Amino acid sequence: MAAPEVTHLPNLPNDVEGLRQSIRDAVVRVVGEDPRQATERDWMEALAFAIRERMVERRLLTRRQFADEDVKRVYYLSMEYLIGRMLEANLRNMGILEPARQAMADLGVNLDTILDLEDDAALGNGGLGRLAACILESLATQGYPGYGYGIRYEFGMFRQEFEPYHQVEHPDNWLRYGNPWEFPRSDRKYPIHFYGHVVEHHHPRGETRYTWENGEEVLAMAYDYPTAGYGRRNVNNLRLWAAKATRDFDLRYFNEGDYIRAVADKAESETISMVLYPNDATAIGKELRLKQEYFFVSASLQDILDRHLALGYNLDALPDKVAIQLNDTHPAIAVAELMRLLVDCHELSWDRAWDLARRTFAYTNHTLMPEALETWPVELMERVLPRHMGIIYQINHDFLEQVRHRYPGDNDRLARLSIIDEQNGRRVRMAHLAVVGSHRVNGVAALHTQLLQETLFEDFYNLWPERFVNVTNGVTPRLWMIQANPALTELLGQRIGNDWQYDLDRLRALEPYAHDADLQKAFLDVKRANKVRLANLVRERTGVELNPDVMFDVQIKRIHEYKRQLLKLLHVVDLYRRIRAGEDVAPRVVLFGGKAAPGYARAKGIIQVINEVADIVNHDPAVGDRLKCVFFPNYEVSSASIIIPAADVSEQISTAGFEASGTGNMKLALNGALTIGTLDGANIEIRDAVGEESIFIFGMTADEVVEHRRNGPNPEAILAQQPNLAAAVEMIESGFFTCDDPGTHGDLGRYLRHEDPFFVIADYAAYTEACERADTLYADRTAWAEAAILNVARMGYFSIDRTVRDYANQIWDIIPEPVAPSRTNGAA
Ligand code: NTF
Repeated sequence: MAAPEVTHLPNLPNDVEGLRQSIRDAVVRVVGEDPRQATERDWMEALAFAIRERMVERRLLTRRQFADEDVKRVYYLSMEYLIGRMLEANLRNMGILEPARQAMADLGVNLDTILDLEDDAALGNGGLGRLAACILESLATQGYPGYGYGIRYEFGMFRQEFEPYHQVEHPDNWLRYGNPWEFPRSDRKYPIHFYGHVVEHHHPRGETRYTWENGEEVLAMAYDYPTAGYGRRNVNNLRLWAAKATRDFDLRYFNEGDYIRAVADKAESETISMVLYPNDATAIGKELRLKQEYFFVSASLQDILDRHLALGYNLDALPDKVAIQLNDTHPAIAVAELMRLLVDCHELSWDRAWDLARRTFAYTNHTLMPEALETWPVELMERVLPRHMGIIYQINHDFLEQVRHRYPGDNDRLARLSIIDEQNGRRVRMAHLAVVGSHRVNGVAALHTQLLQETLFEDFYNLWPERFVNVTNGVTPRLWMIQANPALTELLGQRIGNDWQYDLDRLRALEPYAHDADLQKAFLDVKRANKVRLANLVRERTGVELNPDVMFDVQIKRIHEYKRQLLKLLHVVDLYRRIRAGEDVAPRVVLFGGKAAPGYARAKGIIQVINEVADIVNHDPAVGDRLKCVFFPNYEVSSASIIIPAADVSEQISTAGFEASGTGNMKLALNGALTIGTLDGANIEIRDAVGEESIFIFGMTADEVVEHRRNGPNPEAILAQQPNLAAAVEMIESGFFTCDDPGTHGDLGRYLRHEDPFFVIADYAAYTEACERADTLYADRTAWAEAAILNVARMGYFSIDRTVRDYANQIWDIIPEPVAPSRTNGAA
């Protein structure tokens, strides 16, 4: 037993005075600056340090309690965490936002100015990465023992600029000033191997053993980011791995006297964690990507097993004490890596190891899009991870034996189910590996899960129906309401109290007041103030002036053909032409935001044409306030939290059957925007929740899309029937918006007329009709306010807390473990 001084945790005060002292001290002791000369950035760092020492204290309390209580833990393995800024979120979740604001004011510093200095932590592309960040926040908020594992990319999602119309990517050097939120753990390092070869050791009695030899080695070093729960003392941990060269690795060349080569090789081996691949919903067949995936998976599994054993559990208890969630297939190599660790390193028998692995893993699928499904050439896998390739063959062999037994003679089925795709030059299907190696597979919205069962995983579903479950996505109300929309939060507090912050279903208490004229007025006032806030930001970033009294119609998401930014753009062009022709159309501001993958030419073309159209429309004196079109540059989490509360209308117009869930749809609806949407992803569940009167549904259903494709779509024929649409397409392809080079968009015209793979043309009439329904309702301020209030009141289901409880109950089998104030550390 250690002496009391050794086990004591500091227990820092959280009142204004205590905070002020910590911050002032940190300027000197941590930042190393004279408080008289400290800059705003110095104060920001000092504040961050004052918070982080309080966070780590609770983190340690949490960890002690989890160990004492013998809890089961869940580990979330994700290549992406789209966190955004941490300062305000940490202050709020630690319950010290207001004391800190006061403490800073006492020190002569404005907190809001400081908050704006922070770069986003953009370690993700879009929905998948943001979902991971929401899940971690909710795990802590609800007191679940849940940990994130990922990669500490030195460069996150690129910064987007327009020069002047097309997207240019700039590196996101988010760590350039250091990062006060991370705890580098030089004691937590694991060796990770690549390449080399496998040696078989035959034992006369017993199984053949394998060793993996003579590969390259790199170290994975842990960086810990404490994650605070809201309204609770629980603080969990996100552990991100950075690649560090091993000393041995350098030595080879040092001994040969090639100093420069040794140093260069060191830098080379550290590129593994250098940069996030900026591709959303597309697999990248690059060797470095495979190395990234394996790097963070191996480090995480070694760490998980280490902790499991250090807590005194044996390996047979793994599925009772550990659940591991695979966020899409990016970490699916974990199935083979855990087998390697259990069989080769811990010398378990194959069968025992397989039973443990399968009961420990679960897999979330986030997309049906074929181009997003990861497959690795066998040849590449064999070279980079030779032992894993052998393990995958063994897993596949055992699996196909089962299938053969169940469906004798059905070779087609075997080929369809096999982990190895033999049709396309022999590739490892990572989704198959994930399904075979997991006890649960989930989709992220009801329709998505249904389509998984009927299409992508049909054969697996027939084999193991009990393995498939749905867990509809959600969003955290802490970021997407309390932080992003303080004015609405305040109004809700006045009307229905604050219980909804912990239990979003309680928003329902608002329903009876939906037709209350006072509430409607207050609600519309809040929306208008949020629109003014956004208009100021848009002016600052783009120079475009927006009128807060017209409808703000918002489409913010990654640029992708299936998300159909082109459908919205055609509507803009159509309206513009009609305004010029003297028609009276309902006024609107159309705001786009989102990035295109750097190699996705069509998406980049869409950004360019939107910017060109916007430039003409916004400068046409004949248009004025009746139509404005803005492409908000560098859309990221921090700008989302300004845009979303200001939206009147939320565009969720993907081709049905393609958007797995969507989560922007939830954030916008929660903030009182009414949705114009297709029956796709979670839009369907949003419609069921808010009711037909608060949503504008249009277009083909997923079934109708399949049917339409089967019938051989004919966009030209549709265009011939719809003069407004035809005129809009002609305007774009004629070069009207590209004075410099009229030829530029001929290609886009051909694309719409002859290919139109996502049925923009086929859905256009229904879409504009839905927009008109929205215009009509918007013109009736009372009716609109009522619908929008009801919309907010009925969004409780889309809280991430419900999502996390669904995972906990249906998949992880874990229970909350709220941290009680300890006797010696009882301060609030
Ligand atoms: C995305 N998938 C889906 O496209 C969204 O519909 C969904 O809301 C989010 O996941 C979160 O579940 C991907 O980003 C990926 F990479 F899987 F394609």
